[in-house]
Amino acid sequence: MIRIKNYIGGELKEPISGSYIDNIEPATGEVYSLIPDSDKEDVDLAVKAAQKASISWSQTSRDERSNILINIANGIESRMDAFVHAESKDNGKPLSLARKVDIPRAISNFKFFATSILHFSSESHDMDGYALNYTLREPIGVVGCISPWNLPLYLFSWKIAPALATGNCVIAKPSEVTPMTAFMLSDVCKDAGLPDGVLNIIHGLGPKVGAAITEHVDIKAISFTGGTETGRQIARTASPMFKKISLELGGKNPNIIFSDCDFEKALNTSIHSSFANQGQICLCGSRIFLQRPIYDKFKKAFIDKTKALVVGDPMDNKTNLGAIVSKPHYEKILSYIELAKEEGGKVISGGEAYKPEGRCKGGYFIKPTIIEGLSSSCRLNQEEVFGPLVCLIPFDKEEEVVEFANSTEYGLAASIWTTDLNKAHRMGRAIKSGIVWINCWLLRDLRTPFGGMKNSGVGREGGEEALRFFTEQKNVCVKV
Ligand code: TXE
Repeated sequence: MIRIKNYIGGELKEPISGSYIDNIEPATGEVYSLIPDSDKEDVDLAVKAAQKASISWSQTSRDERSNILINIANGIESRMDAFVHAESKDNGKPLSLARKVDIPRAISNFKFFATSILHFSSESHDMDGYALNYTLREPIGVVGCISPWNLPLYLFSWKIAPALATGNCVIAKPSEVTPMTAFMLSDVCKDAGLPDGVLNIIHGLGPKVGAAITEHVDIKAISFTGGTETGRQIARTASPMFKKISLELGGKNPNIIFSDCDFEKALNTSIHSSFANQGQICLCGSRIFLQRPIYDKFKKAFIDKTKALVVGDPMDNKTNLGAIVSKPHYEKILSYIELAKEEGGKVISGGEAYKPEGRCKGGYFIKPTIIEGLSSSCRLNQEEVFGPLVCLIPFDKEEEVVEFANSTEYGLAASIWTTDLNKAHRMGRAIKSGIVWINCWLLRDLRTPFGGMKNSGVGREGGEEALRFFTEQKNVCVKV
């Protein structure tokens, strides 16, 4: 059985405690590897290694850092099949999704920040010839990156790449639910010529390793993606220590479909935005608002397409929905289906677990589920479920759907479907979320600001936002 190891100071190390946690393949429910049950001592060791490495890494040229990040991207690319298989096995996502989205995007993250650092400029402010201000952007030093299980290497690299590109040393913690591809990245980094101690990867539980990273006095910034409650805990610890924090949290995203939409495009994309990655993407649209005149037509077509989706072994190329990431998460989703019924909702498709034959008979599968008959204010339509579960809600007027859409504590993303250009722009302004997609979903330009309003987060990632987050500004004022 594979024993995952921590990556500290350029070496693969056992956890100091010697303890390991089981790593379960969600498609089978069986233990297939062991994860270090690290704690504060491992984090302390990693911070020492990072501080040592920081002295020279912070002074390397942008070219040098860029080249190493490109080497990392190429290193992942050359091991594409191994990464794709590992991501699918660890997370339960279809192999085809890992091949099309997760691993290519992790490669793009490294390439994107390897090149954007070369073009990152600082400002100058001329005081009418009397003085000149220029702003330096310096690395922070040692920073912490904590990532979740839904898009494991994709989100891990989304944080690490800008942190390294800007000259920081990193203490990174992947989710204990999906540690494998982060472990594989350790080898890639060694081969890519990343100096020892620049990136340190510590595996283990959130309340132990995540908390130790958040509390560490020498880690000066925390970039986190995960649940809103965890984000709140991190903010509670890190804010009084005056750390920089970037929090990308949950969502309860509206997918708003007007009668004047391009019906086929709205329908087909809604299948993806509802059920891609088993609905476990923070950007998935779990509340589908349908304008009354198309409600019945859309509902029928949506049910037909949903029923045609294949749930099963993630390794099978025909599979559209693989396994839910873990038993606790599977049980949480099933409990929300029960809640929907208790609240008076009607299950119009799915609504139950699925037990495949053969290899995956012990896995955690749930049929893609559609509910209707619930108000926008009930718990199912207010709380983040993070699974293959959507609710259809009719609406009449534009103002009404804006109110429904904005009624949750979240504000991460929204999709709007209409062919009326003016309405599209009005909606783009009216919706309170960090991202609004018009006639599309998950179309990402890595230069754009990414993140949420309200309880969906603090700060933005992506493009220059990430490069700014991972640097300290210093203004130098020169009297002429
Ligand atoms: O996430 P956690 P969980 C949502 C989704 C899901 C819920 C909980 O609704 O049902 O969050 O998921 C680390 N200090 N999202 O419990 O716990 C943890 O080890 C520091 C949305 O899996 O937030 C992991 O590395 N770190 C989401 C990371 O935080 C801590 C993606 C995320 O785990 C910690 C995933 C602590 N006290 C879940 N406790 C999105 N927005 O993409 C845990 N961690």
